[in-house]
Amino acid sequence: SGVMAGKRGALIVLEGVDKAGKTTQCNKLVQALQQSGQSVEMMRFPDRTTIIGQLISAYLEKKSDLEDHVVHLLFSANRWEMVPSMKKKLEQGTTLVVDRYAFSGAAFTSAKPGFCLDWCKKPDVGLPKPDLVMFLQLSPAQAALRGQFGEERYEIDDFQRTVQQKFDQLMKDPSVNWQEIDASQSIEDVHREITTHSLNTINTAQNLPLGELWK
Ligand code: ADP
Ligand code: 2DT
Repeated sequence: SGVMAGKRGALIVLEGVDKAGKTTQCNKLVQALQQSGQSVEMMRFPDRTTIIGQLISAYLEKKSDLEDHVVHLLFSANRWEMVPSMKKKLEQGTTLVVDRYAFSGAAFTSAKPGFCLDWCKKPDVGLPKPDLVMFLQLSPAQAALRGQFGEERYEIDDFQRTVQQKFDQLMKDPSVNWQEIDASQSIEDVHREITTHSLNTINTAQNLPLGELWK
């Protein structure tokens, strides 16, 4: 980016346990930002459309088995393969709204026996650092009111509780700009809170360089 470069877009991530409302809120946020005249695109991880993403998708659908370290590294590779296009879009002034990122990667794998958070974070060190990570906070009891779990791998109560504990640990890291959101509110109330945080972040991020995650 040269001296004449315009303002960069913001990297905004939504995280949370299953059924917290991430996908609902990402869609509504993108719509609202578009309507306010922002250049914005939505992304989600895993991105199941790539070759790596198809391997991950088959694993999640239990159509294939993969060794736990291998699938962890595939989730990370699935983010790294998108980094060139993410950086390009951000530099061009497009804000990215992302449904799950490296925090899900570290929380889910470290919830498995024999994995520590520190090892799980390593492959994602240096990824584009989100300007804002909103964690949609919802208790397992409240999540259960939003319907049954599906058939995919990881959609098990006990496992999700451990994942929540791992997210709690990740949220203690002050080098990441975390915002906890009470996801038990109505869809519209959650949306208003998320939009306010996002607009503030878009304004501040445009004058700051993009950071490197966990580095
Ligand atoms: P996630 O992407 O975090 O798994 P979703 O956005 O798919 O969550 O939402 C899970 C379910 O809960 C959907 O049926 C959705 O309509 C519903 N839902 C989302 N947000 C709320 C909310 N604030 N209150 C009640 N139900 C919600
Ligand atoms: P959804 O497509 O419904 O969000 O489910 N996961 C996700 C990991 O284990 N590691 C990761 O790096 C990421 C991004 C969370 C995807 C499932 O995959 C898990 C739920």
